[in-house]
Amino acid sequence: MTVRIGVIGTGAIGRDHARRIEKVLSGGKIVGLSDVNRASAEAVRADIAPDAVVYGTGQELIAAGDVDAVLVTSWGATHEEYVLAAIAAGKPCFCEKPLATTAEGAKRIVDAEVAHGMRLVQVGFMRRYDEGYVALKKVVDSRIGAPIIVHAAHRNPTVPQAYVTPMAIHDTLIHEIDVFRWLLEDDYVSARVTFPRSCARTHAKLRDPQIVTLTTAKGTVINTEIFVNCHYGYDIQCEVVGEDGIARLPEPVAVQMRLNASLQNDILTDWKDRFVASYDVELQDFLRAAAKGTATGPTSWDGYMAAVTSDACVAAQEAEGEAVSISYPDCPALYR
Ligand code: NAI
Ligand code: NAD
Ligand code: ISE
Repeated sequence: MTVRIGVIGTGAIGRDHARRIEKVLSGGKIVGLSDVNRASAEAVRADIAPDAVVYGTGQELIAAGDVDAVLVTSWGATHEEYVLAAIAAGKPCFCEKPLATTAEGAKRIVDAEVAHGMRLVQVGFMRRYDEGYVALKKVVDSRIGAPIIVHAAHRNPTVPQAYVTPMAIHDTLIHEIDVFRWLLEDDYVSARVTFPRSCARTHAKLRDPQIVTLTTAKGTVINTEIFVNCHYGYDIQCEVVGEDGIARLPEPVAVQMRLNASLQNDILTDWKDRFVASYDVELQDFLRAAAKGTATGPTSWDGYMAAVTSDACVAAQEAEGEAVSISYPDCPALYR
């Protein structure tokens, strides 16, 4: 069965996901596009999905009879209303992170899905599909003993001027927040944020870099450096220190060169390239489940957990240096 997909938000990632559904993956076809900037949706139709209809609003797209499933790839603040509309229409929905920009918003989505009675939502936490993280999890689960410390870094070469201090959490750290819950099979109990001096390339409304310390219920301490003006490349690092040994996230494959009297390899500069294979696998998973009218992979509950943790981390930014405690409600049966 070919799943007929509508894409809401055809910016950087919406365009890229549309491309992979049309040109790389199997079992899906783009039949609808919508963007507040209509010209952007029309450009994606012209370049990638010539048969798609461009809708004036995301709500019209969701309601369209020939749209079987929906991709929400618009700005974060718009996700909640579209995901709720997709659930109300009974249509499987892939939503880019964040599921919602507030914990209350994510909870409304969880409540709607629970009331619907079966899973319809997959959240775009693609690192769970990354070959490197999957291999790291295998080693953490079986070889290095119980985890004690995680050292991590999330570095972007640069960010737009509109990116401000809390976005380091909601937009960037959110990937670590999700992937470490999954990697360690643990929940967070507190967050603390430390700010070194800001780098020269940042601006008045962005303190960069930042160091976020999350402590888990089992007592593991996770230190993540977020540095979004690091200039040199897009670099994701993770090292897990266990009772018996240390495990490191593999580097992306790169050709080693002996050149100009140095031993060197290139470093990627764009998230699209760093996680290209993971985006392919997560969306193929979505198409497979959507063909059966449901969803698998990262859940609305995972999106909600990430939102609760993000809110605590933003509070920890404001409390600079002080620990902020984190607590979660019980997980509904649908997600256990
Ligand atoms: P973008 O700014 O390039 O694209 C967003 C698009 O959404 C724009 O075309 C905008 O016009 C459209 N849009 C905004 N409000 C809308 C609305 N109400 N209805 C329809 N369209 C609307 O942003 P980008 O980088 O593509 O990010 C989109 C989402 O994807 C964000 O939630 C972001 O967090 C997520 N993302 C996830 C990544 C990942 O690694 N999983 C990587 C990059 C982005
Ligand atoms: P973008 O700004 O390039 O694109 C966003 C698009 O949404 C724009 O085209 C905008 O016009 C459109 N839009 C905004 N409001 C809309 C609305 N109400 N209805 C329809 N369209 C609307 O941003 P992006 O980089 O593509 O990011 C989009 C989403 O993807 C964000 O949530 C972001 O966090 C997420 N993202 C995830 C990853 C990842 O690694 N998983 C990477 C990049 C972006
Ligand atoms: C972007 O939205 C992403 O999701 C990328 O994976 C992340 O590295 C970047 O910091 C975000 O802005």
